[in-house]
Order: sequence, then C-alpha cells, then structure tokens
Amino acid sequence: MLRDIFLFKGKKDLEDLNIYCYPKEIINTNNKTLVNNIIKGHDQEKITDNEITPSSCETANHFKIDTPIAQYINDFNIYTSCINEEIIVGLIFEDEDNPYDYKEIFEELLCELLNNGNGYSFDEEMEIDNLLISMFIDLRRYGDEVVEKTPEIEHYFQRDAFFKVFLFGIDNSGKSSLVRLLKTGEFNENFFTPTRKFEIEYIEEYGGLLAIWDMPGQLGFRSRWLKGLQDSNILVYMLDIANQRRFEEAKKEFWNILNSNELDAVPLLILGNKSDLVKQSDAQLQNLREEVFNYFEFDRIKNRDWKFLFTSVKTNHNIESTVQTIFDLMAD
Ligand SMILES: Nc1nc2c(ncn2[C@@H]2O[C@H](COP(=O)(O)OP(=O)(O)OP(=O)(O)O)[C@@H](O)[C@H]2O)c(=O)[nH]1
Ligand SMILES: [Mg+2]
Repeated sequence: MLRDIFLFKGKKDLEDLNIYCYPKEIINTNNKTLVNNIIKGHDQEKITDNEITPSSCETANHFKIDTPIAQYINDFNIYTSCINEEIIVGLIFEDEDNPYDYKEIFEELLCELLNNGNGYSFDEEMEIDNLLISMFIDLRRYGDEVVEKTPEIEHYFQRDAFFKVFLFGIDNSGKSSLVRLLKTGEFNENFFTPTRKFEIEYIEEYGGLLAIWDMPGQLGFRSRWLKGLQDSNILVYMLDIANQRRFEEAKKEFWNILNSNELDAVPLLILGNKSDLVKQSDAQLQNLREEVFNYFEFDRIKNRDWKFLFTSVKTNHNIESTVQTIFDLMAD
C-alpha cells in the first residue's frame, strides 16, 4: 500500500531544495543523506533517453517526465520520477509492495495532471499540495481496487455491487469509531486517535460491499474533503449531538460540502451521534431533533434524498438502521 508521496523542487542545489510530503512529513531537508541518495540514484539510473510520452500526452509545451525508477534507501521502498530534470516526485510504499505494479498509473497520473493543457505551475505551493493529494488518493484507490484486490472485493466488483460511502464531519464526532464498529463489532473508548488522512475501509454488508471513505475531521484537513467526494454513491454526515458548542462549526462544514455542486442528487444520511450522552426520553429526543433541524437548516437540503438518525456508536443505538438506511437511500 502506498504510504506517502513527496516532491523535491530544485534538485540541482540541495541548499535551496524545497520538500513537500503527504500525508506525513516523512522527509525533510535534515535528512541530507536520504535526500542525496534519492537524487543520486536517480541521476545514476538515468539512461540517455527514457522520457515517456504516452499518446494521451502529446501536447505542446509539455513537461518532460522520466520513466520512474525504484530504489530502496534507508529502509524506504521508494519509486521516483523526475520532471524536467529538476523536480522529483516520489512514492513511498510498504516493504512488501512492488512499485512496478504502479508504473503505468504513476506515469499516467503525472501526465494527466501536469500536461492537461491548463498550464500547471510548480511555483504555487497550493498547486503542489493539490498535485500530491490528488495523486495520493488516486494511487491509493488503484492500490486498493486493483493491486491488492482481495477475492472478496473482486467478487463484488464482478457483481457491480460496490458502493463508495463518503463519511465526513468535524473531528471527534465518532466517524472512525463507527467504521471500526462495523468492521470489528467493537467500540473502544480508549481509541481516540484523530484520523490524519483519507482512510478507506471495505465493509461487507448484506446489501453489498461498502468502501467507506473516512475523512479526517480536524480543521487543517477539511479543505481536502472535496478531493475525496468524486464518485461517491452516498454522503454520510456525522455530527456530535452532545457538543452544541461546536454546532456552528459543524454547520459551516456541512453546508460547504452540500453547496459544492460536486455531487448533485447523491443521497445523504445525517447521523446525530453520541445520543448516549444526551440521555433523554423519546419526547425530549424529538425536541432535540427539531432544534437540530432548525439550527442546521436541514429544510434547505434540495435535490437529493436524505434522512436523519440519532446514533450511538458506544451503545450500538441505531447502528443496524444506519447500514439499512444507507442501502435504502442508495436504492431509491
Ligand atoms: N459517548 C460516546 N463517545 C463516542 C461515540 N462515538 C465515538 N465516541 C468517542 O468520540 C471520540 C472521537 O471518536 P473518533 O471516532 O476518533 O472521531 P472522528 O470523527 O473519527 O474524529 P477525526 O478522525 O478527528 O475526524 C472517541 O473518544 C470515541 O471513543 C458515541 O456514540 N458515544
Ligand atoms: Mg477519524
């Protein structure tokens, strides 16, 4: 599985080198030997003319992208390509992975993203960030769906019953806890590691195989949610119902995604999680439901089927219904 992606800009002069990584700051300029070896390995491998120009990529003014090379340095399983002889884009895989499984997709993605005719610029930090994130997501998906495709997933692919669930919401609402509960049947109160990258879990349910994209909810990651939305079959928004102090923030992020126009008509399930913390009678829950609907202005949701459920991942409240409702909404 792909672990990280990095980019070195300005490889001629190590002093002026800029290093970008995603999702972890896995390499920095202090790792001089590692950085040097990556660059050196690349220079050594460089054969006279190993530029790739797939037919889809024959545009004027295109970036020169070298055939990627695999290197194993400092315990890192690294696969790098060089762009215009000055920028290195590298992938770091798990030890057991074979980088050559990713050769074509790596080349294609670089070509597609850089030579798409829109004048890609390596001067903009934002553009570099976006390049790395886009590539990371696509390569991970490729890894999950093609390279490491388990027989179970293959089976469902063939039956075409494979659904992408986009699970979003601000941090600490319980998204990863839900995924873990569905996967293992257990809730673990002591497990509260915030998610730091797009986690994709495959969960087999009676209605088919769900690929749940569990978004990292912390502030710094939210602007990236849009990148994960593509091809979703359903949106699931999770809200911590017991933390009203964060309702304003939660509402803002909810409408950001809903207003993005990326996924018109894709159904939506809203989960008011941690219902165990608002220990209330049915009548009181009904009141809370109305308050939440008013506060979040759910009546403004247009052009899509949607439902709301109170849940508790902790006490298993409405978890069965959550899965059932996901399939019901997708079937409509
Ligand atoms: N009481 C209660 N606690 C819950 C419930 N669901 C999750 N939690 C707790 O809430 C905390 C956050 O849960 P996570 O699943 O990590 O939250 P998350 O939404 O994935 O957070 P990010 O990854 O940062 O976006 C953990 O301490 C969980 O144990 C619930 O239904 N009830
Ligand atoms: Mg999480």
